[in-house]
Amino acid sequence: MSRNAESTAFRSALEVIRAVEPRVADAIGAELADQRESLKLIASENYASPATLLTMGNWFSDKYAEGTVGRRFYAGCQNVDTVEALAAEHAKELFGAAHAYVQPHSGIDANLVAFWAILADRVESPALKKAQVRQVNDLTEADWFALRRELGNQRMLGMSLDAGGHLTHGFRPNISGKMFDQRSYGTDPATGLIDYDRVAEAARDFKPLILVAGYSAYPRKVNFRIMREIADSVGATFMVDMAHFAGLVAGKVFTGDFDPVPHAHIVTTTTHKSLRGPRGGMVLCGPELADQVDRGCPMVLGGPLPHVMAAKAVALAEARRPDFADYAQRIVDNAQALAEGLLRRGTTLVTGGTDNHLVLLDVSGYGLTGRQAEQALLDSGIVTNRNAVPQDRNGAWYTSGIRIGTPALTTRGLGTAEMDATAELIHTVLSQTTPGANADGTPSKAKYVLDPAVADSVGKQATDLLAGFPLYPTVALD
Ligand code: DSN
Repeated sequence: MSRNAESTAFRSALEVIRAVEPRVADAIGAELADQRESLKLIASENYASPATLLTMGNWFSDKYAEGTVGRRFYAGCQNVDTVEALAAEHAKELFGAAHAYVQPHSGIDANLVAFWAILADRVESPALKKAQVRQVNDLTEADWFALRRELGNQRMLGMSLDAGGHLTHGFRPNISGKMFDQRSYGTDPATGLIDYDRVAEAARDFKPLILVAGYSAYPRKVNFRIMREIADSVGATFMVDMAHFAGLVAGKVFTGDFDPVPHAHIVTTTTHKSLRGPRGGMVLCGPELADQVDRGCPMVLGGPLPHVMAAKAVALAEARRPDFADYAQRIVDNAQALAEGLLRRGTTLVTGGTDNHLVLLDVSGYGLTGRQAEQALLDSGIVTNRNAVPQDRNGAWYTSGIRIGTPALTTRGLGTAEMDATAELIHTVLSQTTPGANADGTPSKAKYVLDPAVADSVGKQATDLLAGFPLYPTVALD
């Protein structure tokens, strides 16, 4: 696409917006400038293509389309049907899935759709059958009461938060933790790796209805074949949340035992992380769960977002191109180069390295909490996020870790040489930051001391590093 067409499209859109609320147009322009200037290492972020972004700004946003393709609760959905069917078709082809549901608005929504599809299949359907009725409205008050209790009394086994699991996998602050009786499996304290024998033991002991695999801060591959065997051995439904690494599955970096789709009963994902699409979610499954999954809206979702489903179709079409596989491989090459650069400089990494798109630094070796490190890096133009490490002594708010990831910088075109330079910048900041003290002299977990000249110098080096890799090079707003 020519620089002209994309620049004209975004410039014209801003002109139209500016005529109504100039502060919004200014904020949109400022966001592009900020993203262009910062070294974005947030493992869950990326840069969607101009085509994907432009697909979201149109009249599809005005349409209600509850229901599924060809079976809507509103008239006039023929064009929504076209884009939803296209998105599902691309998803099925890309991931080799029998069924794709592209309506979830986010990862938590996709997980809720999956949980309720499993509960409907494993708990509700047998209860309806037993009562010899077709739907819940036909149950007696007593049977309905008993079913509600049973639905709310099921078990889930997922990865613990400090080992890299996700809040939506049954943790109490999230709705999933209030729905399920949850137990977690952690990682081996010596290696930081999943110990499959321990997972099998926990499954035998706990007998969950659902075994969940997937993570937001585990820097290694997961063997989904073994996890499926564990699920089967206790009669659990095996669910994988591949939100973080969907791009590596799409790009065929994770294949065989490490591709969740052939092994799981149901797979959920976001579409905006390593998959590089619009902000949203998606569910993949076999024919057994397809009907239940398609009931996501209105079961747990509000009306579908047709403009976002259209953008999912565009992004998934992009991910089916051969160059996406090259992109996915470069994400991992870059993460490994970044990890090696940090290790060479003495940084402690959880599990000692990475197999995927993310690296988890244990910054206690620098004498810092995650919060201090995150802020010092931000002062220096490096955007990361703090994250708990296994058995974290600083808890989930201050943490002892920094999570970094390479999908975004890889989209910009940075390669392994720039990853080594990035490791040097990170190490410089962390090694020159010291913990601060509270007003009463006690050690603070949030305050820190970093010479502004160091932050300034690192910030300039980060800008220089990025200068060779312009973000959205086809888009000029002035
Ligand atoms: N917020 C996402 C992440 O950063 O990993 C997951 O919810």
